[in-house]
Amino acid sequence: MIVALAGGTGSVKLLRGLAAAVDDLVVISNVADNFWLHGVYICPDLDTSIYGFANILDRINGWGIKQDTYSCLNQLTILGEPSWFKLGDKDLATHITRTKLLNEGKNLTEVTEFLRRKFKVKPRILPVSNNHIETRLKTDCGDLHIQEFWVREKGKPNIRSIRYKGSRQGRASSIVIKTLRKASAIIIAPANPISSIGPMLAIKDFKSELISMRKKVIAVSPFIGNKIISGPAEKYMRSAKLDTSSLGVAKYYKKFLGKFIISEQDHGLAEEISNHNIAVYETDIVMNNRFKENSLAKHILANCG
Ligand code: FO1
Repeated sequence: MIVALAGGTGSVKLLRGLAAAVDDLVVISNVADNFWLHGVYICPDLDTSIYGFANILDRINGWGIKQDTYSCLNQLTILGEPSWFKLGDKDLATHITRTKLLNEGKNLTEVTEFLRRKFKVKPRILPVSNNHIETRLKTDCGDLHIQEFWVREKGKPNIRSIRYKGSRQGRASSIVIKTLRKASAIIIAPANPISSIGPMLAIKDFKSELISMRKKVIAVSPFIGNKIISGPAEKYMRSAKLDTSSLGVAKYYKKFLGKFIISEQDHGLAEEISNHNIAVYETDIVMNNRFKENSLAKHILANCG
């Protein structure tokens, strides 16, 4: 069994490649982007994985359902409700169903399993925790949920600090811990280190499991040079006082990272990364088509053993 730790948009390409290459893939997903809006519970990273595997992801945005319509959102706007978060009509059906099941007493793991089956997705998708954890940013414009910062404020305010509210009391779910222990490899997708992987690491029992399994943990860098391949990591990395590069990611992950796949363009960083007792592999990490998603996944799996 292969486990992938994933966020949203930055992870989904590798997840698809891995799903094409292995029979038993389990995704452990970030939950700290989750939030309540219009009375429904929205879980962007869980949904991006589900929609990506189900082949219905809007690949242009990297989130939501392709060719969705926005009648409900337009009507909400007429009623004076906030419209900064673009919820499509079909996507909204997912959030309504999730919220109904949560209100009936199911936990997020059970609800995600229900949705996975409805969307006929083969890989299992596990929220890292059933607890509500949220990434919050102290900024010049106040204390913001990550969705308020990134989507409503367009990532513009200066960040003073980042925290993962609820992570101290939060626990990894028991199925997540069991799955980590059974996995033959744990692959960290090229997700945003601070906003997608960081919240999982802030859960104590999850991080200590990873540390104890260092040999089987392998990450794919989200950086080429100083540029992130997808999403807003640079600003978050800088505010966490990390280099905006594969080296910065390696230092952030070094306690539990056994192997690191970086771009061949970052050859110059390989020696310094390996000084942290991390085995470095250099290859083409850009996944701009299905063929490249599959070949990067195969390359990683070949180096897992
Ligand atoms: N990101 C945006 O930049 N703008 C949006 O309006 C937006 C809507 C949205 C709706 C559903 C969903 O699952 C995700 C959505 N995202 C949107 C993406 C999301 O805010 C983040 O990119 C992820 O949380 C990052 O992992």
